[in-house]
Amino acid sequence: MKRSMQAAGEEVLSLLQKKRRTFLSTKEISEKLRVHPYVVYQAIKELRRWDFEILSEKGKGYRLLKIPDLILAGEVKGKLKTKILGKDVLSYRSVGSTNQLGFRLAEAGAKEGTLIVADEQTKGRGRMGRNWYSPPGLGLWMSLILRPNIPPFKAPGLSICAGLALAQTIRKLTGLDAKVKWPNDCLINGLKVGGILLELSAELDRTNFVIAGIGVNVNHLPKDFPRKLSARATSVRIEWGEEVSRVKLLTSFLRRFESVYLDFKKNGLSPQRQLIKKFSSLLGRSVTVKFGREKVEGLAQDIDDDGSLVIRTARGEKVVRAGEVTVV
Ligand code: BT5
Repeated sequence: MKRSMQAAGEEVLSLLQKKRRTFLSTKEISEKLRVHPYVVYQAIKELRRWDFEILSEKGKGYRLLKIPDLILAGEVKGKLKTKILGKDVLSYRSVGSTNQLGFRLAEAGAKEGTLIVADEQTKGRGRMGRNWYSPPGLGLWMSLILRPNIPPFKAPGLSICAGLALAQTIRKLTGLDAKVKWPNDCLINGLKVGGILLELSAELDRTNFVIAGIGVNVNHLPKDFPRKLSARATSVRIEWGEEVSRVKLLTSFLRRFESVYLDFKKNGLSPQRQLIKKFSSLLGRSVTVKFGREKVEGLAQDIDDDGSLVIRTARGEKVVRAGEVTVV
């Protein structure tokens, strides 16, 4: 795993960004930041490792030539308008899974709202051991550490809240008709543009923490998906026709999700139900839900206060807490 960028790297970058037309010498930078020149040297080395193009000329110093398309902690923080989500941001070029890393950080005591975001995941995960395809430069692969004081059985409602916030964010930015597919997908035109993976550390009656993993295909073109996904997956760019700023999508999502999350913590899922139902891709349709060896067929009728799907079957109502849904 590559490290998250160090604070000195972020500070040197911010100085170089402000003076892109001129050179800045090591002395100037070290004096401004009140750090030893060696720290500046190390920071430049680190920025180059992150693919920043930095010109150095003897006697003149450094000049920033090109910024890579990364999701940088400093940039995210600068643009965020939230109270808790993303107050701490850890940004990585490449990790196995942001959820796995988030879990370890949460166990070590990381604060509620800590955001872990990566340009690429090499072992991105979906539910039940499935893979999540997370190539570099194209998507948002992120996890939030949440510490809601709720019983574990209420946690799935959070997955729907995240899906709702994502659909609303995409709608607002693009005008596209993004939908929430119970329990954890976000769809555009019936194709999967995002997925949510909620992982819990909990006791019977108490949730220690939740890792909310959110994956969004942002700037993929059709050729960027592997063959086996191309019939079911899409990206915001494919549907909208234009490239989208990942940082903009990220900060807008965090803002929207924060308001839903704070409300959820206080009042549960019920205040969100109207919107969830409005944007649901399933309600009113005939579905088959599989969970484990069980299979339920019927009409998707409602999403209840615990976030479960209510299905009207030939033998009455059935409440399903989790599963795979196919529209028939
Ligand atoms: C999900 O699982 O949809 C949850 C995905 C969560 C991903 C985020 S990224 C940040 C965080 N860190 C992680 O390691 N994970 C989270 P599920 O419903 O099980 O869907 C997985 C299935 O979707 C796979 O079996 C594929 O068929 C399909 N799939 C894989 N990658 C995809 C992609 N990029 N876009 C659309 N579909 C994909």
